[in-house]
Amino acid sequence: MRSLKNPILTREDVPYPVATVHNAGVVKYKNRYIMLFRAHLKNGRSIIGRADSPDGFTFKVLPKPFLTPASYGIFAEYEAFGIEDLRINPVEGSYFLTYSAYSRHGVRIALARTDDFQKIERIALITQADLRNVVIFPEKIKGRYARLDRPHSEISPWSIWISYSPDLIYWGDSQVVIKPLAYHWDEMKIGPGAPPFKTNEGWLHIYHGVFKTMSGSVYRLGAALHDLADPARVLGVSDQWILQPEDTWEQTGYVPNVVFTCGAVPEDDGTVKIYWGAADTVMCMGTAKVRDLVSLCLEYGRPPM
Ligand code: BMA
Repeated sequence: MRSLKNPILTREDVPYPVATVHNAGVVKYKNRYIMLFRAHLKNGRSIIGRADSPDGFTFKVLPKPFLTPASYGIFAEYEAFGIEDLRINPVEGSYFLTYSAYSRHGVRIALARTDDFQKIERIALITQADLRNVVIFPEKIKGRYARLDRPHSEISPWSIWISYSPDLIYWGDSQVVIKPLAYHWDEMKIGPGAPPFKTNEGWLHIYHGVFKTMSGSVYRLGAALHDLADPARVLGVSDQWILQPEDTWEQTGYVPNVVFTCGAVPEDDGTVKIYWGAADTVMCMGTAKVRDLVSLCLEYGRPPM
């Protein structure tokens, strides 16, 4: 169910000049919701801002940006064109930030860590070029960290892959786990969305899928369920999308017909707050019952591959 307060955050709410507010990672931290949103500057490059909320609906933007491209060293080289689509991955009591780093060398994913949302430590660039949408599972599985990501490919529709790591820095043992389905709402390309969270039935993962039309691409959201003990095993992928652009601010804006998620917050009452960027211009949110999303995956599924 969409919030009646949508859009919940726009550029008008930002106390420094930005053109958009979208594709935010969100987490509950010490009874507050922290949103780290992407904002285009007026040169077309992106930075990350921070907004806080007591209830998950009403956010107040902090006076200064949270993260801007690094100014020296290896990160400066790879973040020169901007930083985008940050996910906040809660792992073992810390928050690991994964974001797209753009430069003349292409796009890759940077990993940073914060424990308090004040001090941020950049750790490593954890992919080579042409790979995006990295989300990390919240705990080690069979002794290893696990992540979902989405490499680019010329010969296959862009698909969701899993990889493993002993230390969050070095990743491998990769395999594809979900592919776009031909003549389906996600047929053109898919990518991980919000960091997966645990349910009794499996890891619930909200992803994005794209369909190409005669007047451009439509970005929608779908749900997938991964086995708790072996997340490479996909228990179900919902045949139906769970969200599509319908409100005016989802259908028109910087990039029309886009809903794109980087964050979802599971609550103790069995609901999940899902946050999405609308038309790459504003932030929106809505609430779903976790049970409903799980049953869409298990009872109304389509083949993962
Ligand atoms: C994707 C990413 C997202 C963006 C989406 C729609 O490829 O660049 O950041 O929201 O396109 O423009």
